[in-house]
Amino acid sequence: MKKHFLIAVLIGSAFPALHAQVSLVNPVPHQVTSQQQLLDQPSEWQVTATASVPGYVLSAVAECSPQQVEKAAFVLRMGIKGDKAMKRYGKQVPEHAEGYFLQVTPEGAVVVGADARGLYYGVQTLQQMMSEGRLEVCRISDWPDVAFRGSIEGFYGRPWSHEHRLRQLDFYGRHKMNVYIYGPKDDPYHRAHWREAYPDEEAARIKELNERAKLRGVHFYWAIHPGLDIKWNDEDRQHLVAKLEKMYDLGIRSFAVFFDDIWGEGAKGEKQAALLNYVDDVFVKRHGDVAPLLLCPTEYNRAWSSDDSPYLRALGEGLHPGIEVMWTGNTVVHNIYKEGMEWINTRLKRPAYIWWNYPVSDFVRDRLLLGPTYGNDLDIASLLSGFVSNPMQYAEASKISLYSVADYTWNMQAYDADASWERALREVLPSAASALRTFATYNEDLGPNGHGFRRDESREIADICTRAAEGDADAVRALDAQSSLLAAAADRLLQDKENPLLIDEMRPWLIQAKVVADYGRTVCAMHTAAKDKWPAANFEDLYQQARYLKRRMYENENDASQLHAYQTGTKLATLRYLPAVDRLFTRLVEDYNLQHDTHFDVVSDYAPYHIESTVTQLAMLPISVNGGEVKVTPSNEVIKWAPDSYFTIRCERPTRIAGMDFNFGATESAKDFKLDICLEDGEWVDIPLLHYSPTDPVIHTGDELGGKTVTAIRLTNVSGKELQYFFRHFKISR
Ligand code: LOG
Repeated sequence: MKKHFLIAVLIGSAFPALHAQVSLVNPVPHQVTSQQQLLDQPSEWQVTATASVPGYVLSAVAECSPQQVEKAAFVLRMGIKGDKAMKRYGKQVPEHAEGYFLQVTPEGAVVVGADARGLYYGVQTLQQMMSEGRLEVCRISDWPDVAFRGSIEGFYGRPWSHEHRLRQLDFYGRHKMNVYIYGPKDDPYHRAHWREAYPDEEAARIKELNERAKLRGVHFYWAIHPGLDIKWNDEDRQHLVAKLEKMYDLGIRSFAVFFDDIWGEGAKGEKQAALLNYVDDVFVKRHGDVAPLLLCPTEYNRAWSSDDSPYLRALGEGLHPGIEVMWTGNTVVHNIYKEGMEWINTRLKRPAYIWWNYPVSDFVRDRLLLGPTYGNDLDIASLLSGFVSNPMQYAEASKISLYSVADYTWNMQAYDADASWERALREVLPSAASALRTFATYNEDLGPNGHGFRRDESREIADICTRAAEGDADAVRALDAQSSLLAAAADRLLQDKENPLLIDEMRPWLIQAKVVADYGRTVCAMHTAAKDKWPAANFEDLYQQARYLKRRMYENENDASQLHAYQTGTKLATLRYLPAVDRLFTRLVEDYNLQHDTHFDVVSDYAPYHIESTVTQLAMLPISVNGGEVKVTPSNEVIKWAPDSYFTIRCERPTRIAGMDFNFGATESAKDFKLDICLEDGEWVDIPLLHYSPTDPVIHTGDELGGKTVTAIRLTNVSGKELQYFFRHFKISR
């Protein structure tokens, strides 16, 4: 038969890139041999599959663009290692679970999986290679470095919607991630009301998710979080098993039990281990078709543990072998390092299952995290049993990072964070990838936060920012051009129709980006107005405009539709761009005041309150002023107050206080603390702390504080022992 529909093109100057089509594949495959020959993608193919090829792989093939016909010149042959018909490829199939061998010739393609999922992944590779309408003659031998790879929906805040979750599962299948752990903190049936069964409608949705996960080769883990109020008795044990049985009946076969962010009774290591072992015996082993249990411990990071932690010993020695244990690294939010892996693995007596707290933003809710995914060691594949990323409550925006997590966990040695990020942007928004890229470069850093986890930002304009802040005319011109680019990118994205879900998630930041860029341009124009002989605009008008734009930024931050209980606001460009523009503003206004004997305010931003604390978890918390309220950012985790530790807020100017209230998540907690205020003359005065009622955890200052002018407020643990409390809110009213 004539193969006239196949046009073989030698890669020459027209296609300078090696592996032109293979380079479209994510994760980056392990071994590729290319003939450096490109074919047009066949419009139809004849598909033959051995009997062992499962239905979900056949569905994946049906989703590829070539039409399946009975007889076609291009033949796709599929099978699994061990199938008779695939015998001649046996040696080429990698000896790794989920690996595959793929060969493309002008006549057809062969995909052989080491197992069913491997075959599914081979089909994904083939499909991605064809996404530009071409195919590359090549051989690929490929496998995952990490056995369990994916995401954990494990954040505080609004859980993902059903539609988002379905889209995520499709995305995981495409990028060879095989795990989705369902554990949103604010699903009541996961945590607060863990004993109760899901209402029918929600149960049906979970069932549908699990079905979709199976179609995409994803293990759907359903997680339960019983630690807030579990009693270590048989009744609660039965509650737990009964709930798991209900989930089993929905089709779920992978389960996790979480004990993070709790203290007290639920936090006991031996009890947790005994419970997990019990569930392992009466549920996992009895059913026989349930995956090994996964535990998220209470000491889930090194900073909260110790070299000889009795808690970790209880888990390491007590848990049945095979039960997996999660770990977030050296602190709650941290890159994962080899030394830290070795430390925890010795204690757990098994390789830890990494719960990576990035790009989760539930502790910096005023941020979008769209930058490159970097920083984890590249030689730790053999030291971990799984690696899952905890993403943002913004599911689509999280795909930028998840794409790279897929890449990293599949082929660590080849992982290139920047290259992976560039490809991720094109995957998430192909038609406006460059606008998304521009916008993303201003949405990378987390800003100051309680976990001390930071990211680089606006790296490419670092030099421009430094020099523009010093008033260098060329740099100011460049900064002006960059500002225009940011504004244009925001406009482009705001009217994008390709991925409306993504744009909706980013909208508040896109709107804010316009104002940020406008502010930048205005300050650059002030520079021109100050220097030019015949400026286009008057310096003082521009000055007013800059201040007005700053107010707009503030108003966007406090827009009622964006207020949430935690970090209010919509911040971007705070690491390099805005500080540079602010510094330039100050410099220009100072010069102007000197030359014209005017008194314009030279400070565009003002931080009137500062925290000092011997409790490290509190020392780094941001503090913000909204109208009459000074608020300390709440924390998700349990705060450990050593005896006599204190928490002080210093006011830059004496401030008249109307009152204070705060909530540490426990009734009768007021008696453990002493509140002192520092008056203008330096004298410290003790203020009694009260609860509104014996059942109300909120603590307030009654009438004692109202009307006093203070320079500092200090809260001290006077209980004589270590305290463990939440930090739900902390507010001073002025
Ligand atoms: C929580 C997690 C939260 C994350 C970031 C774990 C194991 N638990 O501090 O639900 O999304 O940190 O805030 C956590 O990380 N607590």
